[in-house]
Amino acid sequence: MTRTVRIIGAPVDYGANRRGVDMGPSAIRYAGLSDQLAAADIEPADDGDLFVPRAEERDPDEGSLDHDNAKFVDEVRGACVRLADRVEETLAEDVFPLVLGGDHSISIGTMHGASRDADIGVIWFDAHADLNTPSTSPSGNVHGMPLAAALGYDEFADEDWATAPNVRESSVAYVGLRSVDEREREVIGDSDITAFTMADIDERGITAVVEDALAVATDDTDGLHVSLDLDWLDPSAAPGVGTPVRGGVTYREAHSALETVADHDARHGSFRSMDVVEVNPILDESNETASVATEIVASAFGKRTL
Ligand code: EXY
Ligand code: MN
Ligand code: MN
Ligand code: MN
Repeated sequence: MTRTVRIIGAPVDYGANRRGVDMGPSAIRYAGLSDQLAAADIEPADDGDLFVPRAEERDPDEGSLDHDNAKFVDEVRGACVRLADRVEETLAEDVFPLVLGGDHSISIGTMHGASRDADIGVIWFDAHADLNTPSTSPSGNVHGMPLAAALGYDEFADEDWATAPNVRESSVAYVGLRSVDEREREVIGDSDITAFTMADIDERGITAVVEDALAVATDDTDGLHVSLDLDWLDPSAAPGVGTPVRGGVTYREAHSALETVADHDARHGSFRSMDVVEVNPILDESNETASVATEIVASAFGKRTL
């Protein structure tokens, strides 16, 4: 089935502590995203970038949440509300939204928009759990909070823009965790979230782990959202990220994982939205990380050698 994909750029760096990730959408396009999608038999329509005000004009501490430990939260909210509307409109047209970050805070908007009309399952490919809230975050950076926001934890419970309308803990699966804060570990343990760490991948292999994650995220849901944080990969394969963590998946494992998503989609029609985040061209080596991102996305849409 030929699929129509809409590329939506979200040049947001308000959620991260490093400038430069706002250039991610340009870097990913420049690295050849359209050609890679064409190789997967997809003709993309590029929506351009969402409007995001420049960080230089903003004060990080001027926020309206109950808690002040969420830097630039009003700016993140503004971008996420615009993004959520665009994702919702895109899905309503039967088009697949492919969102280019930007830091991981933008996933709050993607998941909100994607779950307005559907129960969605989520696979979170990331080194980090992104399950902090303003009251637990060690950094105050909202890119460490998007899953907590979508699930309506703590201060996010009263924030309609943040809490995703239809995402349940039991439909969320992590793949590749290796940097989890103490409080996040407790929250995961008390929750119905499924978490596969790098140790699970070492023991069982990437394909078996992703198949299990797919089973979790597609059980009794209307569709699958894939959130791909480039720091999921080992820094040797993806150096251009703001929060690198040693011991991540290899280039080959990353492809294999997303090919497994594509195979599942070919059988079940599950794959419905995706975001690709945390590419930071300033920290990158010759746009390598953006380039890897485009190749992995092509694998997710079914690109094969033969
Ligand atoms: N857990 C740390 C924090 O909340 O500050 C680090 C989060 C990094 C988040 C990156 C994007 O995935
Ligand atoms: Mn992340
Ligand atoms: Mn991460
Ligand atoms: Mn629970």
